[in-house]
Amino acid sequence: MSQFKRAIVRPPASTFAEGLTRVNLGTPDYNRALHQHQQYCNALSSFGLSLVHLEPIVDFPDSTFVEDTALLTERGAVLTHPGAVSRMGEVAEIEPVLRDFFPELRRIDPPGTVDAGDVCEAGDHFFIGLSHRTNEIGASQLATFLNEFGYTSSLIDIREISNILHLKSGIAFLGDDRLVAIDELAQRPEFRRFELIRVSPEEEYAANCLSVNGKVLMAAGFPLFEEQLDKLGLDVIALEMSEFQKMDGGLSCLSLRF
Ligand code: CIR
Repeated sequence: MSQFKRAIVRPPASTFAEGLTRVNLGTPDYNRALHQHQQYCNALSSFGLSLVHLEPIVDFPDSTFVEDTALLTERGAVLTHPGAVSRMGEVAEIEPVLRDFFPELRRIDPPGTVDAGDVCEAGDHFFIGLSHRTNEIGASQLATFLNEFGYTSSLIDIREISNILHLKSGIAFLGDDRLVAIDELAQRPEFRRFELIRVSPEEEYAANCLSVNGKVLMAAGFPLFEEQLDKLGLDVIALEMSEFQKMDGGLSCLSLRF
């Protein structure tokens, strides 16, 4: 599992509540979202990452979910072309920031679409979720770039799983061949080689956890899942994520780590 030095973050804008969501959990409280975002940043800083803080963008209510705009790997970076029309402009906002760190950026081109929340790194292999945001053309462009970087990849079709937005809403790679997965994904033959940590149906939101420099960040309020991680001896930090959950976003979406 790579060690990260930096993370790019963007706080929610005042228009945050106008973003896309499929869940019915009510309107997010903006000040609480800002506070939760600050706690998230504090956690990443405490793991030794230097943070690149970007300005909020009122024109893009979902722009705090920076992860979807690019895939960053140790061997190269790819700008995505998000599947939601209202989010496509976020890529031009992130591009100049990434140029400072990745002089050669590849790019997903329309009609290809990719949200990087659909891309799960598992060592030298990447799982690419085919979703209502990431289409076959985009996935195939991404697979070609990953291949050029010297990685392998495979597709996981999640279009029939209605309760998750992105592949990483349902799985997380924790290193050491450990994969967190919701029930619908745990059964997939592609994941047979992993030691699976299953997330119970009532705690599905917890599946989007994040392994960073030897720690695991998870959403607070999911005791069964937290107990499983504790039993494995993992160093777990639970963060309040309620306001981001209302907007269908999780822990991984809030940063671009590299
Ligand atoms: C959206 O629907 O695009 C945002 N409201 C949530 C994006 C979450 N991103 C992610 O899971 N990587």
